[in-house]
Amino acid sequence: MSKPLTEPASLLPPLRIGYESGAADALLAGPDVLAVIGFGAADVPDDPRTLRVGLRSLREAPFEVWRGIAPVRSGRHEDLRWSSDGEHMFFAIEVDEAAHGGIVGAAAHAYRMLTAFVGASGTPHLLRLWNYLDAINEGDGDAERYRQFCDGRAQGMHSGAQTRYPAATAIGRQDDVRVLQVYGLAARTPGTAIENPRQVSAWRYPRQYGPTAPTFARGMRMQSEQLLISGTAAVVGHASRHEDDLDAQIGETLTNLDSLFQQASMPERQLGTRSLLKVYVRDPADADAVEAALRRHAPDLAGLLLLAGDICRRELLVEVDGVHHAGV
Ligand code: 3EB
Repeated sequence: MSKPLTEPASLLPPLRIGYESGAADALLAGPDVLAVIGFGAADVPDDPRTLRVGLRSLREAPFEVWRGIAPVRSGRHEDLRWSSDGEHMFFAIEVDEAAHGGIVGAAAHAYRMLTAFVGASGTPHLLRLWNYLDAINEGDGDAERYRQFCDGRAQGMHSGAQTRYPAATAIGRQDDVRVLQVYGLAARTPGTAIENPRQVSAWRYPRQYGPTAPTFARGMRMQSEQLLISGTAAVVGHASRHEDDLDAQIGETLTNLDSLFQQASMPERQLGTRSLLKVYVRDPADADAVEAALRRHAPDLAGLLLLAGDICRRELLVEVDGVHHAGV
């Protein structure tokens, strides 16, 4: 008789992510606070647990706050900063493109640093990454900055199994600051990567989208039953849909989210009181329409952050990411 390889795992208490207003200093005073992320003009004190993302918030600008499940330690390692509660790690790195010969070198550096640091830590499983860079659609064809970013990211990522990628977002800032910003979540306990049956896995995108396919999973289910939702847009198969049609792109994005929830076996399949979303719109003039459509679909959302950002394919007008808690 052999013993089962794994005991039935009991659920971990969840990482608590919320959008909170107030002064960052006061938020940082909490002993369980892992991260306070500000947007646009937000005032963010210098602390290893903070980051100010240069995306303009199109509504009031709350902070994205992560609270851990045990007291938090934090520190710096070269140009990376981090915090950890023993189970979860927040990390952030900002890389000046010029100092690394451009966006390819900056992305390779960021990913070399963060994969080495996370991999050697007590929280070695990379679950989720957010990537923000200026002028993401600048340059034509394979010279486009997003494609160059994908190239550097793949160079810097530890070559592991080709399908064990974290969930991710990659969005363009509109601030003329050539600094790559990457932040993310790693954990002691591995997650389960989720792909979307309506979409070709990003790492299998055909050559037409660039020489180096994007390296991310569509979602990551944490052991605590939270679903980390990657940037999701009107992509079906590998193709963008509904060029120049904002409403149709939103509808397709919501259908993609439904499909992802189903694939992730989320007991509650609806966006709602347990969902927190970030919505990126290329044209700030679309903000009202996008918000109205989302609130119609999910009137009781726990939180919605509306940000001005460029989506990595020029024809896409809107993208959504977020976190959803399965609950009990
Ligand atoms: C897409 O479906 C839209 O390069 O990290 C979404 C999420 C997208 C993450 C990334 C890109 C990324 O391909 C774009």
